Amino acid sequence: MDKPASGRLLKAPENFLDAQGIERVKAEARDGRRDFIRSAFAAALAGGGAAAASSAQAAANPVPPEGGDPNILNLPAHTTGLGQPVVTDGYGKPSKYESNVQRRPSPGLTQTAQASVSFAPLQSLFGIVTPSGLHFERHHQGWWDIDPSKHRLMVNGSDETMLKRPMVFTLDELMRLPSVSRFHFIECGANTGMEWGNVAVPTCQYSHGMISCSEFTGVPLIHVLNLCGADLKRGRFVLAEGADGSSMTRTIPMSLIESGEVLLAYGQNGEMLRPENGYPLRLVVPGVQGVSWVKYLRRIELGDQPYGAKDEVMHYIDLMPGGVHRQYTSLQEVKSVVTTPSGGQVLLDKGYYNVSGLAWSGRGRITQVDVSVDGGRNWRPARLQGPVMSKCLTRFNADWVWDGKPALVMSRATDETGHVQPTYTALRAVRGSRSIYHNNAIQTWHVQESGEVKNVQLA
Ligand SMILES: Nc1nc2c(c(=O)[nH]1)N[C@H]1C(S)=C(S)[C@@H](COP(=O)(O)O)O[C@H]1N2
Ligand SMILES: [Mo]
Repeated sequence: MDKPASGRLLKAPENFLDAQGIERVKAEARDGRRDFIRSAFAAALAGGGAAAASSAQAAANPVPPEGGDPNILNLPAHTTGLGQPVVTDGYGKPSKYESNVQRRPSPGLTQTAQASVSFAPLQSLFGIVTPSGLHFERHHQGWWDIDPSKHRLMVNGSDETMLKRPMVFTLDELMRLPSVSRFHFIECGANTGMEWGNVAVPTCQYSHGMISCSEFTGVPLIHVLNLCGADLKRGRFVLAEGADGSSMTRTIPMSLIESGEVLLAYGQNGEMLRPENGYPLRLVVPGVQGVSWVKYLRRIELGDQPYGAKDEVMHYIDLMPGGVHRQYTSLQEVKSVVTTPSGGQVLLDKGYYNVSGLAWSGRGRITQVDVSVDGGRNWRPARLQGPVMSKCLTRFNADWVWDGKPALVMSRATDETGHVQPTYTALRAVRGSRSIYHNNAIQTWHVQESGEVKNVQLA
């Protein structure tokens, strides 16, 4: 592994440090110890946990640097010199010190990089918005950078009576229509799918990183259907079709479209969609699994029954106990994950930590998140950070003073419809352990005495 697949190393935040802690942070800053710890951790991930543990101890008991008088001001160049000129090559980039924050494919997960996934680094993100360059990717047949001037959206009926005026739209035409901007999460139905049977991956990037959250801008699909003279009494289903080689087609029920929530989206986080995320046009279907958010959207057909496309009858079905399949299980149920502390991170010292994570539900708003640090024996409510929006990621935070003993950190979300995130035991009792999709079980992170955090499942 080239770089650690984990996030930031944890340490107590500056404003909670005692005198000794302040000395330690000063010493780290003077001799670049923090960088040393970061790179030591990279090596530890590749070769086992021992190095991480000893570097954690080194940080807890720093040796004062030799030579130099810490009382003499040594102003750094960035305080005394002239900075860089304005960025003239146009598009800004993150600091070079953040180059470790990347989306990553899971080695060996897929045979080709075209039909594959790259996971968002949830452990390194703040708030609820996923920077567009870190949005997870899922392609069935590779991504394209399609010329928007050549792209078209066709809207037709399954027969002539279903829709009075079939139309072909250019992107410019769509962008002249009244638009809305809304924050929503998109989660692949297979997110956390590797964990159905047992613990499979080390970090929350790999266990939960097939979710992202953006502000999407576009035209409500219902508006365009009305423009085309759709018969909404008979036309109760829409087929959405992508322009890539995967023949991605999905049925969307009119009940979702009528609410105005389903968007023909061209915008993502204030700019045009990224090519990987469907540029120049994708369907946004809030609360529904990612596969229905058809990218490179080229056609919408209105019909009177579900289409039974290949990605709804052969794939994206759940194998239940007793050999029965669940079909058309599109909704993403209530779910949450603690992103700090999470698998692959190291707590450098006992003391205060802000337990932080993300919660979401395809049914609406999150109303409560409870946090446990003792494997679910005791729970207490976390603080929900506003804004709390429907079918959107919600950030939660909870105070925790780590006593240095092993701990089992968990979060449990509840949504406005009263649905509560299940334990693995409860979920498997109903759904077995052979599904790929819709695993919304409570995640547990095991904080070890060394400070290392591991992915575990409780019986
Ligand atoms: N045209 C097209 N649309 C598609 C796909 C695809 O391969 N082709 N993949 C689907 C799946 S399975 C998911 S999870 C989401 C992923 O969206 P993202 O790559 O923007 O994260 O897009 C969906 N839409
Ligand atoms: Mo997906």
